Amino acid sequence: MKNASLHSLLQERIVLLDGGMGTALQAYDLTEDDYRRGHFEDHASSLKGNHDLLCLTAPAVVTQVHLDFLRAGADIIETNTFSGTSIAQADYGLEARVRDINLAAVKVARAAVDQLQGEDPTRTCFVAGAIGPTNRTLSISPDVNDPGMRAVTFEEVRDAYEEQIDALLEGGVDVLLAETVFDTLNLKACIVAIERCFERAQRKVPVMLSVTITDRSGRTLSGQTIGAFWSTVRHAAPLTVGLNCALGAELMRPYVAELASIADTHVSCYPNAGLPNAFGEYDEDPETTASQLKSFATDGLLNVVGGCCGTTVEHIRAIKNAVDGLAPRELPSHDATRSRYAGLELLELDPRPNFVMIGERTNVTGSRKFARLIREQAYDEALSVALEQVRGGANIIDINMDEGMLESEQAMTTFLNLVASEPEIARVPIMIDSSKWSVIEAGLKCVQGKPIVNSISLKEGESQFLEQARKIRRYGAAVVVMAFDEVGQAETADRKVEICGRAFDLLTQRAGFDASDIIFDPNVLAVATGIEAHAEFGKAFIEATARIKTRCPGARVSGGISNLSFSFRGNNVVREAMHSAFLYHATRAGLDMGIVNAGQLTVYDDIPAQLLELVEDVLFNRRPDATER
Ligand code: THG
Repeated sequence: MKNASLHSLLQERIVLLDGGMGTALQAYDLTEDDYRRGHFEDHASSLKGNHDLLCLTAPAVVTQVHLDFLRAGADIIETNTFSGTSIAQADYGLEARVRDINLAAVKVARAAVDQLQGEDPTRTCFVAGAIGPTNRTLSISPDVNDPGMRAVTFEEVRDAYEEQIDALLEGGVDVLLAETVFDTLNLKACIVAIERCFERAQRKVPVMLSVTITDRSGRTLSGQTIGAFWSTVRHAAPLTVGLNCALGAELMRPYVAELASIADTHVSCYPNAGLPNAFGEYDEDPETTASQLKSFATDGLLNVVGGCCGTTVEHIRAIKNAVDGLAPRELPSHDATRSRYAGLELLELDPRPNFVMIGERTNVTGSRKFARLIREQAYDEALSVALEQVRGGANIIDINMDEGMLESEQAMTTFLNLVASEPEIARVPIMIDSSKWSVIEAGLKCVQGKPIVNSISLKEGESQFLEQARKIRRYGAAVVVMAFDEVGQAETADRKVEICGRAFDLLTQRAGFDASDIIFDPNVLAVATGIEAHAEFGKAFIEATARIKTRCPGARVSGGISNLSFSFRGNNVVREAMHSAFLYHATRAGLDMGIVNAGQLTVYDDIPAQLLELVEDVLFNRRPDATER
């Protein structure tokens, strides 16, 4: 019932969050003993400053802080659990106490809400289980000399979150709030954890997400823009998304405005009390913070507002008065005709195809050079192959490590971690290319943006297809589906359309996919192989492309363009002309993207007329001697 009412409260007015917990606790001048009392008396190391412990050792203090914020007008209070994961508690040697800490924190917060509602029965207040970012980052190496290194794995972060979230749910929080996100990959691990915990608990609560911007570049610590961030986490279907902590309200404004313009959910903002002063303290006065947030609200940017570091009860009271009576932001509708993928930056596709280039060279099966570099672990040079693709115009890069001699999962992980450390490459979305599910999943655990999985198919039947699709969805990735089913690879246009149509229905109706996150690959197969049946392959692909776009509205079509010309290996002039001519016709039929050698495509109009005629004879199977000629 409570969930329904938080949702309805959000329709009615701007909802108020509480203020800074740490700052409020500091005002009590607590001693080392206060952090230990009754629970950690004999603990070997100092515990002062480990605020989350106070829910166990000094619950009355934490309850009082909650009550003060509630009385000042907060509708939602956050549990005192910002560092309540085993990863954060490991700094104090208290990993084993995570469950106790979180259960105690919910109890304390709930008691405060109960007391407030007893004092004023007209109010309904909510307990948000606060989930911090941990003190480790999945996208950045802790060692500048070893950019591929990570201090922690995706599974470790996910499992640590699960332990905390299990306890928060068991304790009975009304909503979960993952906040101060500085690395979207950590948040993706958290989102996977949340969904797994919901499944275990057989209970769901609304989810609130809040990212932080670390400097005036407007990017997260791990380098993502706000637009890329939102596209990367939208699959979590959060009740709210917003910004907290960061630079103080004034400097956050453009990013809140950007998020407010794109997010089709409620937007929150709870800033610090200004920029830190010379002592690292936040001392902006309540009226200043409140008046800035009031202007956000007046401009229709806010659904939820509150304060972070340095904001006191007075700040919350001032913010409440400032936004009182102001209308909550209206939610924009989601434009489902656009497809969105993300690296550090967002790649957004118009409904009408505008050919997107996917760089093919970072593929051990598609490039002898890249294969050698990976085999020899010459990762610097391997990275330069990726960089060349991006500089050559690739909007996405396809990465494939499928080679018998390689430890493919490891190679994928290492290479993607290194890519993450090169902003000029990591700017673009990644296409994780493998025929092995374990390699795909290894890749999904390394990419902080919204990648594309390449590929899944109905080859092994519906149940495996759906299982993989649902997992991909949980990681928030888009997916390439090959036109392949239990019977085999689709060669004719009819078969391609039939298989893609079936896959489309399964993905949208049974795996929760948005059409815009689906990319069909109707198989670009080699023509001019000398086998008569293959002569129709080019035409079949183009015809199927147009029909799939009609049959599966919103979905995209892609293909591995260089496959087409395998028969002309060694003759790059002919190959490039074939690719360009094929793309010219296929994009007119609706092809949205293709895996190509970025930087090596001829412009259609520049193909010499005679060569063009010969090449198109082959592509369209216009005469029996086309290949010879
Ligand atoms: N669909 C999807 N994914 C794919 C393909 C597809 N991934 C792999 C492949 N097909 C697309 N990638 C390539 C990469 C390189 C080449 C062809 C397709 C290629 N390479 C040169 C060759 O074989 O002659 C290698 C030259 C060299 O060694 O430098 O042509 O269809 N979804």
